[in-house]
Amino acid sequence: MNAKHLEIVSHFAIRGTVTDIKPLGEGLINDTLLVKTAEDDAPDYVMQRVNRNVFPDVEMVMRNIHAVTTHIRRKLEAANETEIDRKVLTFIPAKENDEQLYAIVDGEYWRVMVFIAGAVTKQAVNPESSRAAGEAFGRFQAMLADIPVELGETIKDFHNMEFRLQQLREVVEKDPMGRVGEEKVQQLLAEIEKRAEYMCKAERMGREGTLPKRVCHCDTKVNNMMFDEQDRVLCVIDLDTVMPNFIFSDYGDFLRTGANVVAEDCPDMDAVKFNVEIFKAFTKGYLASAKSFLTEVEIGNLPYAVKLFPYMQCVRFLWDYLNGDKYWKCQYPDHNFVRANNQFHLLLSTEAHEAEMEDFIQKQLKA
Ligand code: GN1
Ligand code: MG
Repeated sequence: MNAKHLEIVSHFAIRGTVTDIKPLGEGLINDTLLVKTAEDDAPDYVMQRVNRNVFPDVEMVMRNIHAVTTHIRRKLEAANETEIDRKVLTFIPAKENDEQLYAIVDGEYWRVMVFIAGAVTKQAVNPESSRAAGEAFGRFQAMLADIPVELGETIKDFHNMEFRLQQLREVVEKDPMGRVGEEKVQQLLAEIEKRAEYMCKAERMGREGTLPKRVCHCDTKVNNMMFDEQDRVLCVIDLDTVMPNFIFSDYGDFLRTGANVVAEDCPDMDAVKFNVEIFKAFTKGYLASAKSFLTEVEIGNLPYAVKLFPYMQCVRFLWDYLNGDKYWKCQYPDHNFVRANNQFHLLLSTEAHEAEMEDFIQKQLKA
């Protein structure tokens, strides 16, 4: 166990005696550690260093998280739910200030939350757990619909497609790594530009006032959800990006990961496929809990959302590749290009299923 980590955890008002601290999970952005404690009646904890290049305003992130977790906790209490501590994250205040859910140690921002015992995250889902996930994300949005505070935008323009394209075009212009000339990059850029105007339609509808923003999770990857031993969804984790957005974010980003039959960095492009059964199950669950507040425009554009997120992630990974791999951790030199290309192939597969998706959603609405 690292002495530095032990010192960091000592800044938080945790219970129990720390016996071990070791790496946890596979997040690409924040550094995450598991803090084990000796006593049976003390929980274990998750300790995270917040990546300030990604989240410049940690204060705002933690204010949002505090508002969201307390609001959800109240809703669960009002609904007489059992095991509430497993259904919403509990953050531990700093010893020096019990209203502050983070501590600054050597200029780095850290936070600690209770580890939910017996819960697991998944890298892949089957139709049954997808349906449950869809219902859970719909419920998450529904529970937060009446949150009494206005949440901050923790990453400005995070899922703004116009902005992501502009970022890509800027790095293409500057070409800091000399990678723009690669033929594979040129091919992908051409495919991206072909679809650029269409993919920005959410931003246009937002400006015209036909598409609302609601409180969304904005990082609904499959592995950002905890399941219990019976495969039931317990809660949604990784709350840094909870902010107002188009609902497409949560719906589309889950399917981007959950319905891809391979991982987002699988280098075998022929293996990348969109699994329609996962789409159907997730959509069914999502509509069951979200139909009551979604508008016709939102529902009508769900197939667009399915395509938007692989596209956006392709643009973002390619941007990072051209910019020198500063955002996502890479295991090999063109890891980010492989990720971008994988997402493009996923997009192709979603495009091939468009009519089927539209048909399915219409049937759901009539059911
Ligand atoms: C990041 O933090 P993590 O690994 O759950 C990213 C998402 C991307 C994802 C791609 C704040 O998510 O937007 O979809 O990587 N989060 C941020 O793997 O940029
Ligand atoms: Mg995560």
